[in-house]
Amino acid sequence: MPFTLNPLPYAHDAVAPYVSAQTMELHHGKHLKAYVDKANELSEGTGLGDLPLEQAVLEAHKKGPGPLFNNVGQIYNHTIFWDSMKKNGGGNLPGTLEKKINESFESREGFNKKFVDTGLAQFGSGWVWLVVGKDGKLEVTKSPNGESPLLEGKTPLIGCDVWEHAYYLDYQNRRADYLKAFVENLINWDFALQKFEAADKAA
Ligand code: MN3
Repeated sequence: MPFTLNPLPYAHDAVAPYVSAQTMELHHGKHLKAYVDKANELSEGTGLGDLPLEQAVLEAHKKGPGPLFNNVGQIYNHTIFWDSMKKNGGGNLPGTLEKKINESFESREGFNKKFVDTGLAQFGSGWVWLVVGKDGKLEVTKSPNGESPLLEGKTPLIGCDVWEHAYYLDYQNRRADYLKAFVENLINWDFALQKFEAADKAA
């Protein structure tokens, strides 16, 4: 089986109460598992699952829109999403990132507002991202369904799932409250820094 359902990087209740254990169990064990199973079924014999995940996303996208890309894209997006959160997240930014955030969004509050507003502006299912843009500046972007900034040659540092399955049990229709909890209490800035430094080195 080429694509695999990797375990969550923490316990199911690690990010509660902001995202409950029940949401995490269903989200990882049912939703993501379904994407992995479907991607394996649709990519059988193509070798796609043997590629590094980011490359598999780009190759699936070249084959055109449809279920293969959607499912492979969602495996990648959720991998970023789990790593984008941690217990006692939010909090102080590592120095390098604090400087970049202030340069790009004027302040931490400016970033928080932009992230929440962009997540609210994604009509229907999709994602909100903090990315390194092509000019090296940080940007907040959104994408529908299984798409991601990879398709535009941008590196995601943080990704947040705004499909209803990500928050409905805990927040019902209050997507804004979920996004606020994500930026204030969940973001894993150490992960964002790792991704930023890797992107910086590659540039
Ligand atoms: Mn999801």
